[in-house]
Amino acid sequence: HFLQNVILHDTFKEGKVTVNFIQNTPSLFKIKLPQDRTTKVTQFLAEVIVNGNSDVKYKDDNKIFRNPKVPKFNIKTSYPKGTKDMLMEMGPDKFCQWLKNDHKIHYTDTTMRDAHQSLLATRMRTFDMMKVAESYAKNHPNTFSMEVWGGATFDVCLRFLHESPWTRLRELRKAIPNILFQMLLRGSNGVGYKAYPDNLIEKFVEKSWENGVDIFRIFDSLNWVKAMEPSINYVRDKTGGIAQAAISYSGNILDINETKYNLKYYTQLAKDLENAGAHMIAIKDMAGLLKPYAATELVGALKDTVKLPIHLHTHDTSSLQTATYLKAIEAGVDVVDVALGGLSGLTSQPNFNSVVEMMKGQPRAHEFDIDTLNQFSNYWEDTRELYYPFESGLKAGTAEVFQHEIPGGQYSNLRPQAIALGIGDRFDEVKKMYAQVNTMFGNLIKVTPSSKVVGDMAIFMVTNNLTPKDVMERGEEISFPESVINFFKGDLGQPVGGFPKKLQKIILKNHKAYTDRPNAHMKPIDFDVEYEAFKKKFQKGFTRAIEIEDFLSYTLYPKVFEQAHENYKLYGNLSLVPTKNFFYGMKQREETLIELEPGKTIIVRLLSVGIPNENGVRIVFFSVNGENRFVEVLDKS
Ligand code: 3PY
Ligand code: ZN
Repeated sequence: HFLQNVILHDTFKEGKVTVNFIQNTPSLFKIKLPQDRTTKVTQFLAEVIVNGNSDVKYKDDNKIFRNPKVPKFNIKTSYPKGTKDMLMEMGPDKFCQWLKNDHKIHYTDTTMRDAHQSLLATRMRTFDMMKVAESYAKNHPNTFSMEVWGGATFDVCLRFLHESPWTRLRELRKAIPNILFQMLLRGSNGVGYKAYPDNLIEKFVEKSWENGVDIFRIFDSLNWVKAMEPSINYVRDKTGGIAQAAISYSGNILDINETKYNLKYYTQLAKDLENAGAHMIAIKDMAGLLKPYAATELVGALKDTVKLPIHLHTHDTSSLQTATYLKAIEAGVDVVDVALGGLSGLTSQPNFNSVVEMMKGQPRAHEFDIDTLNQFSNYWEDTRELYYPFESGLKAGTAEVFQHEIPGGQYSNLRPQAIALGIGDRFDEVKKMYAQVNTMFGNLIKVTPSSKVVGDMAIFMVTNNLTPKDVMERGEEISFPESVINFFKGDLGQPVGGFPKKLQKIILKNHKAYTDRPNAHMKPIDFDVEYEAFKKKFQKGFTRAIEIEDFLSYTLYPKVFEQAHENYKLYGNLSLVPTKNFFYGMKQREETLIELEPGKTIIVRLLSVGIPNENGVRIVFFSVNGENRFVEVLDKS
């Protein structure tokens, strides 16, 4: 916009610019903000029409989209009773007792979080979720929970979708008041990639509950109980929700040579988490490594060790994991994570619809109306088409995952990361190197953010043609990636069995390592002072009151928040724009409906796009509710 001010300025147009033009023309820095919502939204559409959405790296102009159909529901009937109502009636302890005693297998639907995080680089927009939210809540109230928040969704929502994650949560909560909502919390790393002050995590948990989260799946990227304990306590003390502590699964308990992550390790971990106050235990199989017969052993052993309900999460990267669910269900697991068919399989969760079919008529079956469940799968299959630039490209299950152990959510990111660094055709090497780095690092639990450290190192080594031997022999001369140095300092906590000492010395050089919780080194947030300063800085130009939730977003992701805030001032609430238009703009004569608020819908039609004038500015003509409007946009091509 600064550039646009320069180009449109009379002095510039008349070619009279001198060296002092910028210093002497303060008005250049005055960004004229569009005032009303219609102007803002048409400004955004015009921008995408002329310059594209910068997040879309490749566009197929001939792509034809299907119209996703929302399964029927009655808008007038009240919501049937669901698990959320039960939690509110019983409280977390009684509710978990009920769950443990219930013979039926329960299902968590991950479609709105992990499924799209693992298949579509987390790009699913609130718009597409909201379209089916009420229908789902009324058609399938017997779903145990819906994972709708946390993990990478927080960051991506703000960074790429220009939405507030808090608004997403609230809107979904309003539309789905009857089913438990679940989030993934990275323990002391919150929804980020590093440690945060404890009182920030505490406030984050409290506000997440107030805005709609019921089940907090808490994990630590190194399975370090000490790092999970504070979050478990915050859920217990500050919310009426459920603290579900996760054991992240690595390796193979059936391998007789497995001396680190064996059955004894996992049962002890579950016991420690029960003692730390967890209401439930999750087996978080983030890479999909838990094989069917291993599930029999693990679930059976956990049921014998702890009194808490057991919840199983996996990724179907190998295409084996429905068999794992069958074995886990036979062994008495209480809940399994599934995704609606259209967004299931491969790096996502096993197929909800098919698992329901598998269990039909069996002793632990849970009744679901399969016809409507299939309609929801179809809705997501059709909606998924809109996100084609974000597909990971994986076409079939791969047994290689048992060697490289790359988590599902990371797998779909690693290839684009490799392509961006110019080593796309060496992806096979990256996968192999990932496994070698894991061995060098002492065989880690690999899940966000520890998995990112391993991925960064693997890419670094492939890019620089380094072998593990090179690192050990000439590591003193190598400057390692920052994430790797920080990891070896202890910034993500302590790995099982400690750091490999020789390598730690090579990587750290003069940096000092520490062994207590990284969060213990951090200055607590002074909420009174810092929130006030934040409000002062950001209220101007914002059309709604600033909230403590905005401050939390800012504290977790300062730069990303600032950018999202700028976007909001310019374009307003972009979550209202249909996905097709958000990513691909509009074609000539195309018409789109935008519901600015309930009952206030505008009909926008693209009339034409002018050719660039001598300054590169194009005029985009729309008709909005039958009235002509034009918007000026600088063509950046
Ligand atoms: C996340 O932390 O986002 C994950 O999904 C880890 O598995
Ligand atoms: Zn997952």
